[in-house]
Amino acid sequence: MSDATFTPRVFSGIQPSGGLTLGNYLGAMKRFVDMQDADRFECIYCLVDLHAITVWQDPAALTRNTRELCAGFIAAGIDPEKSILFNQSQVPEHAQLGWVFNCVARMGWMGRMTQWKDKAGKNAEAASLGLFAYPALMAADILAYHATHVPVGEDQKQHLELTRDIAAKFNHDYGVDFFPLTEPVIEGAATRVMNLQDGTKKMSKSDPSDRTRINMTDDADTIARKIRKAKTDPEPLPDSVAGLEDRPEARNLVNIWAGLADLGVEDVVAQNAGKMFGYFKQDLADLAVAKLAPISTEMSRLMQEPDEIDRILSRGSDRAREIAAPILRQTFDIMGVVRA
Ligand code: AQP
Repeated sequence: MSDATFTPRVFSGIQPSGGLTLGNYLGAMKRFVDMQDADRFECIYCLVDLHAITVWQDPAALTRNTRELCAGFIAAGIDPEKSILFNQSQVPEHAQLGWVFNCVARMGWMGRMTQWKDKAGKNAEAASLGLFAYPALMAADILAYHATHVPVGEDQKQHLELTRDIAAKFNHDYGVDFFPLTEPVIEGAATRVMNLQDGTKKMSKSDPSDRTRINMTDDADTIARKIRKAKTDPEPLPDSVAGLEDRPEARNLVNIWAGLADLGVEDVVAQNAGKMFGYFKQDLADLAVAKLAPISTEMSRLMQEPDEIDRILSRGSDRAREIAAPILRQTFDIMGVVRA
């Protein structure tokens, strides 16, 4: 365990690999805003475009998705004056430290990552080397800032454990106490929002079917329709949380309600006990529209000003580099790299 004292600092990122989903919003972005507003941390939020390109991205779509993601951060409540908001590729220290960590991480560690296995599937030979090395770059994203806390959804837990392993191995190999052992922050009712048509799969921005997710750019009618058509079972809502066991689709809709309303799952169950899903889904649709439509409207407005978005990202990357560059220089000094 590291004895060094580190500035309380939050880092987290989202890939511009498609439109932002309700899963990204509830599992990550909404909590980024809470951490920013709590004023306990310096917050750094990153559009991780280098991660996005580990699978093919159409260039025009990458540009649009990056600007749209930036607009999403701001519309959801991230203040780019208070938090640092930027895209990863513009701060070269990420890729440089990522290479160092490629040399620290072991092949066996990477091969055990479930996201690698899921995304590479049966055809791992054809997957990019970048997809395999993804968690080492993610460790670099975090540790280039000596971040102490990383808010993420449940799916990223294993990558954060690996980040700690990489930090610990570097510290051990060089006999230093330089990188913090970062804490994952996985909290709230909606740390794993599931696919609307299959409650056993994660809601994902790259799922080929749009019916499986709510996009943060969906209009009110689309949000309501997707929720009304979400898969459920024929039973009414139970009167206790235990009654949601083995009912993944029901559990998912209850979690979404709890996440949107900032309530505990038990409160949502108590409010809706005995209700049939047809009525529950109507009320949930109203809640989702009330919470999400203002964000989507603001995103559309911001998207009319791409130059302003680019200016915000550029200023964010300057601020990010001010923190990351000295940490990378110290890393190289520890390793004995000659800085000519
Ligand atoms: N369904 C989800 N429920 C809760 N949290 C989620 N996150 C993603 N999906 C859910 C959280 O959002 C943050 C950013 O994720 P990401 O965009 O970097 O990548 P991802 O986890 O791989 O998300 P997607 O939507 O599934 O992207 P694609 O389809 O491109 O792979 C993370 O904190 C993540 O936990």
